[in-house]
Amino acid sequence: MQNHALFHTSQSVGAALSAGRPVVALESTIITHGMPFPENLETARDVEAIVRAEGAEPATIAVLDGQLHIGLEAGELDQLARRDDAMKLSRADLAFALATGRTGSTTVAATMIAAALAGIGVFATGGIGGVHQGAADSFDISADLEELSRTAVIVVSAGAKAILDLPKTLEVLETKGVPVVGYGCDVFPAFWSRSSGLRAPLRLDTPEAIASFQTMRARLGIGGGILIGNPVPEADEIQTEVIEAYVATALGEARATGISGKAVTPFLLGRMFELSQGQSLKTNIALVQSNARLAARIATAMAAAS
Ligand code: PSU
Ligand code: MN
Repeated sequence: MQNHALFHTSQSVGAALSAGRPVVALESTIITHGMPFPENLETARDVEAIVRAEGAEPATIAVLDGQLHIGLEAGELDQLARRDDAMKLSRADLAFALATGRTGSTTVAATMIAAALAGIGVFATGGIGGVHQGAADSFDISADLEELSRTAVIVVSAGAKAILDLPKTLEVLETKGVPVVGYGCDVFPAFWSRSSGLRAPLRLDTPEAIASFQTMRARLGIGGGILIGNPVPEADEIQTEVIEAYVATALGEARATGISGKAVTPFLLGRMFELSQGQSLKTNIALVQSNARLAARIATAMAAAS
């Protein structure tokens, strides 16, 4: 392990970065707050293996005892997946965890900050956070959206979770100047389903085209990231009507119990898992794997072009 002032890289990530080989950042909130044990650990390992099989190096990002890790060793990943006291870190509290010696997982926003710091330009997640339903009253808008407008990392997602207000999420992204790209499709994907019924503002069909787009943005001095919407594979999708019924129930319960802040997304994902009798988790796993594969191909295209 290398000792940098601000972060530690795992041995393999450190080697890949210094050799200019393709690296893909992976978040860890999905491990600690998005999936139950042991599926969270199995998925995290599978996703790393998929990135490697594509010829890129996976860098799972997390804060362990106050240290920012870019790439986890196998034992570290195992321990993180078993913990139930990890903080869920975003832009507001990433530095807090480092300064106070805490352990926490990184959301899309915090993972983007850490990836950019380490010189990693591509990141795979499941679905980003967005504008929550009822946001007009709750003001609950994920810090992921602001981060996409600030930090130059390509985020490969299956869209935004259908528990969110997707039209408002797309509006905020447009307002903030974040390009939203349908990968091989004209629609914005809805996480568990391939289509939200909303148009994706932009469309690209190859990893090389995505790499060229980000290169051009950089040349123009336009900061910030790109959101790629990669629809879940057809065989794993859950139909919109089925999902909508579960979402309505889960949202009703969240409102009735007064869940707020950081707890909202983990609560809703947990209830979706129970209401769908595990089907939502199977789909979540499949889409993360598919996003990791695409992210590795984009990272490879970026490395070849530089
Ligand atoms: N996608 C998943 N599972 C998750 C998340 C995304 O498949 O658990 C996490 C991401 O880390 C994302 C976070 O950044 O949910 C959004 O949380 P919030 O809505 O509180 O910003
Ligand atoms: Mn929130």
